[in-house]
Amino acid sequence: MSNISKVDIHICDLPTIRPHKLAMTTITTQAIVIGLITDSDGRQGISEVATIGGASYGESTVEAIKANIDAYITPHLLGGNPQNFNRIMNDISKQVRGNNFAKCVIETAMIDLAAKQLEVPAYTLIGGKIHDALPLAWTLASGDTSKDIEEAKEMLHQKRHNIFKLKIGSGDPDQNVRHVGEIIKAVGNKARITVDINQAWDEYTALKQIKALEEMGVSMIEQPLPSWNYEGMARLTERFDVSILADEAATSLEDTYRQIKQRAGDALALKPAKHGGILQTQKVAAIAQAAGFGLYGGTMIESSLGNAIAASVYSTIPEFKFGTEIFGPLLYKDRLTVEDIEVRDFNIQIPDTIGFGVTLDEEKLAHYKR
Ligand code: MUC
Ligand code: MG
Repeated sequence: MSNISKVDIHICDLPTIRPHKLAMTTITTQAIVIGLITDSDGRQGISEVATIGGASYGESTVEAIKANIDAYITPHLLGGNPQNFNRIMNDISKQVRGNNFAKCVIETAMIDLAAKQLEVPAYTLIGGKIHDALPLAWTLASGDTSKDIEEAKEMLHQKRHNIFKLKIGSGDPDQNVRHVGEIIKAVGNKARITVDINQAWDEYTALKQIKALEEMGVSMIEQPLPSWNYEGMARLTERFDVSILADEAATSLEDTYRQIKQRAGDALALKPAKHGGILQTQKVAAIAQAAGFGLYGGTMIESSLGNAIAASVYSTIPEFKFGTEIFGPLLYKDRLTVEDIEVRDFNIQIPDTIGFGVTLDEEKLAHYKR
């Protein structure tokens, strides 16, 4: 039996290829947490979670994730068998409240390690894969309409993406909706357009702007209202035909259950970090499926390591009505893994190699870690 002998948590800052403008922050570097779990034979499970804009997007910061793993989670791991990841995560859930991002780092590193011990792809330990490839959206968020149009045309030309999400939570709503109209005019006959408001509107603004977006042919409206406003989201869902998707509001399994029960949306974005790991993500997907909610394979804009983890879990989910947006590695200037993602015919390809199919580049980790 090769049990866990060491847990190392590193914080890295990775630069992006261009500024990425959201409602609450503009990303130029992403702060990510890398988890390394080593067994007594020296094998290593690797994992990542990404965070956006310090504490401005969500309450999990890289500093808090590392501090809480080191102090409160690592003691539950040492000496344990990584193949018992389900039991270990259940034990941790009784001792550590919340901390979903921290739990995700730990669970996914254990699954990678267990898969390496057994010499199988990680998806075989979580039900097995259904999809070999998944549709891959791209976010246009340069902050400039003509640059976004140029970028979209190039993505279509390369057959990289034909689903585009526009970030429209920052600035004047009327102007932002006109920006969406111009993008639809330029590429709307060849691509599906969605928008993400990242909680920035009040209900009055949402009523006015969603009507206009619906008339333009936008196919999904992501988190228009603050995450706490379930009742407002339910009223919008009732009123409009266009899908209203919950992202920041659909976090833990229990919060997502409440959100679904109140029909505070008709779709939701999965993200392993916000749900607290892969096993919880699959449970969220199951309750969403039972309620007839559409699913979106979301991202916190992970680099190639965290992205491979999301690709693996999403490959086990029956249906993504809105495709996925696991494009993170394409927004980074560099990567910490030897392997890059593979995109063909608008689809991300799911790797079939051992673990999550990515190997850590130790020199790059040494270069980028704080
Ligand atoms: C979010 O809220 O969806 C995902 C894609 C993107 O561009 O930003 C993230 C966060
Ligand atoms: Mg979102």
